[in-house]
Formats: sequence, structure tokens, C-alpha cells
Amino acid sequence: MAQAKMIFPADFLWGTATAAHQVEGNNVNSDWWAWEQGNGRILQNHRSALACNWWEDAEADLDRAAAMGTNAHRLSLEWSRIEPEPSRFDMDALDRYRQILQAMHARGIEPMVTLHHFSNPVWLVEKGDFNSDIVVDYFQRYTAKAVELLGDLVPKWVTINEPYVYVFMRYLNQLFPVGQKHGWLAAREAVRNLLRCHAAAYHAIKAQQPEAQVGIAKNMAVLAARPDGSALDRRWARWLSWLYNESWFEMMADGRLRQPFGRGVIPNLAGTFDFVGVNYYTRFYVRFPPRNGLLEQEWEPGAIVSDGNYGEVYPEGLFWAIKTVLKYDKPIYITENGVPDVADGIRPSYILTHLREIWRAISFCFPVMGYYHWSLVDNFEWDRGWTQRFGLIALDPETQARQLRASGSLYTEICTQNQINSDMAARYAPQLLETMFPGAPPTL
Ligand code: IFM
Repeated sequence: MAQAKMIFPADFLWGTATAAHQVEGNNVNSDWWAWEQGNGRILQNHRSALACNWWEDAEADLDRAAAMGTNAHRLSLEWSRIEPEPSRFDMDALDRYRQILQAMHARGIEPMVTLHHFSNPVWLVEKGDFNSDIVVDYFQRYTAKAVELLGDLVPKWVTINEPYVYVFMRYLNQLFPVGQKHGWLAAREAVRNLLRCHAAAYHAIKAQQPEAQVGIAKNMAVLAARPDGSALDRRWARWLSWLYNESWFEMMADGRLRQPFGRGVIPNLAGTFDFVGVNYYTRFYVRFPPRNGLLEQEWEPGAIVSDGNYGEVYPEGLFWAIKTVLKYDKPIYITENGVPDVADGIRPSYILTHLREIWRAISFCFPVMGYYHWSLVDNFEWDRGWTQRFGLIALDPETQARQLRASGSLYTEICTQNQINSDMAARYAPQLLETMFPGAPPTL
């Protein structure tokens, strides 16, 4: 039957994304594991425990990812497994990562590998981690070892995941494991060292694997004044949005620090990215002066808000994010996008409307090359523990039982048909038919 279709390029990457600590289980040498053991730090005192059991059996979920028709997956390496003590590299851990990467290739799933995704070795934290210059050499050596032993299996590397989220959550609101220092000055220092680590890792990868594509995964969020906000609210929103969404890219592009992070040049930083990775989830309202924290938790009437007040569903923001990074003239990957939605009431429409924005961008010839849905399977959501479920596959962490959600079936159809269409909307999110596919012939 006739359908209205939004077709993606034949070589588009359809992926999912995860991170080591969130899925592997028993990640005992990391600062996150140690942090979780303290009372009251994680919602409902949840713990990562076995997580999704990937250290033992990532292959079972990779089978599921392959059955969904995905051809890419973004995962991260756990530094504290690879280097459990300073300068002692664990060959068994590296072998296990090799097996996982080989399992991905065997299933037609191209790996994108992140080197730092929020977790650190405990020993590094004891040495001052991102508040100490030593972190740069350590990060470079860890990267070089990972590339030496795994690089032949990794065409795309992400050096650091969401640097500003990491800094904000750790140094400013202290919901992530705190290090030796906190507060604004420590945060500023950490940003500079994260930039240095990124630059060091970029060159360490290129030295051994010049053909590798290297980038970062940058969280981007629409930060806006409310429609009835004041002129001051709008000015504040513009500045905050520049700071949060753009300043990192600007510093990485020309190698020069921007205020409020400092002045001057970071050696070897300029131009150290081959692609732009965008993690996009939501929009937040901000106002000046801020009331209860920087980001407002109140939404306009009619807004669709995901579990635990995680954020508003605002797909147009993904198009905005793509437009914002166009100026760097690099391939763009949506390295994360998803929604916490245990009941799966929002996720099908979330996926369709966000993919429509990507399709719209591609039809303007914007170079969006792939999409990695967060996440393949429910996993340990940091300070919110197991209370927020992002998976296309539902997981019971106690029994490890899994069940494909309706959104997982939808994503399977999308990946296998390389398109979104009116028939999918009619079956998975009928409320979207008229707005997404106006005038499309009825198919049911
Ligand atoms: O789970 C996180 C991930 O680790 C980083 N980006 C956002 C996701 C959902 O909150």
C-alpha cells in the first residue's frame, strides 16, 4: 500500500550506544563503583552490581543489536579495567575488549569506541585526576595502549564523552563521584585538563592509526528563555547556550581557551577532531537570576516530559544542534539520543520525530552520517540508578531477563528498511500521522 517515506542514505549508520560502567557489571576498580557503595548517593541506593552483564556476555546483546538490523554501536572502554594500577596494563582485560570488538565485526556492527565516559580508575583519583597535570600523560599512555592492541578493530574513536556534563555533575552539583577538589576553580582547571587530554589522545591515536576518525561526543541541549521571559533571561540564555553548547567546539577548533576557562593557547589542540559527535536529548528553560538551580524543572502546558523530569521532548532541538555544528565542516554523528521511558509510551514517537529532524537535515545536504540510539538496553543511569530506563530492550537487573520494547520493534523496522514512513507512524505513534506525514494515504 502507498506510504509516505523519509528515506535515509544507503550508507547511513544505524546504531545504538552504551558506556562501560553502565553495562559491564562488577566494575570494581573504578571511582563509580567506590562511590556507589556510600549511602544516599544514588537514587534509592541502587548499585550498578552486575549491570547488564556485558563483561561476561556482551555477545548476547550484540546478537539482539544485530537482529534489530543495526550496523553500528558506540561503546566505551573502562580505563580502570585496562590499567587497574598505574602503568600496569591488564592484558586479560584488553583481550576481553578485543573479543567484544571482534564479536561486533562478526555481526556486521561497526564499533565507535569512547576512551573516557565518566568513570576513572580509583588510583587516578587519588593522584588528583583532572585537577592534576599528570592526568594528561596517563591518559595519553592509556590511549596509546588501547590503540596498539585494539586499533585494528576500531575505525572511529571518541576521546571524551560529554566533558561539560562530567565537570558540572562532579565539581558543581557533586552528583557524580567527587574528587579531591570541587567548586568553580577546580571545574575550570578540569576543563583545561580535559582539553589537554583530548588533544593528547587525538595525537596518540593518529600516530599509530592515521586513518582513524577521531572526535568527541558533546552533549548539546537547547537552553532557552521562556516565551514570556525578560530581555535579561534571553541574554542569559544566549550566553549560557554559547558556553554549554559551543565554547568547547570553538576551543577545540582553534586551540585557544575561551573565558571563563582562561586565556591563551593549549598546545596541539587546534583542529583535533575529524567528526562532530552530538549527544542530544532535550530543551531546558533558564532564567536570570536562576531560581532553583541553573535549569528550570517547570514546563509549558502541554509539554511532553519524560520519566523523572529528565526533560522535555523537543525534537526541533536536534535540528538546531546539527545546524549549530555545521560551521566546522565535518561529518556529524548523533552519538546519543534517547529518552527515559519505562512504559515506552513516549519512545516510539520520540524516535520518529527525532529521526525526522535528521532526515530534514540530510535533505538539506547537512552531513549527518549516523545515529546511535541511547540505549540498546536499560542500563545503570549514574546518580539516578535504575530509576530511569532508556533501553530499546527492557532489562530486569535482578534476573537479567530482557524484553524487546515496542520502540525496539519500531527501531528494527527503521534500521532494516533504512527509512521512517507513514505506516510505521500509523502503527507505533498514530498521533503523529497528521503532523509528520500530512495527507499521507491511510494504510491501516
Ligand atoms: O546515560 C547517559 C550517558 O552516560 C551520557 N549521556 C546521557 C545518557 C542519559 O542520561
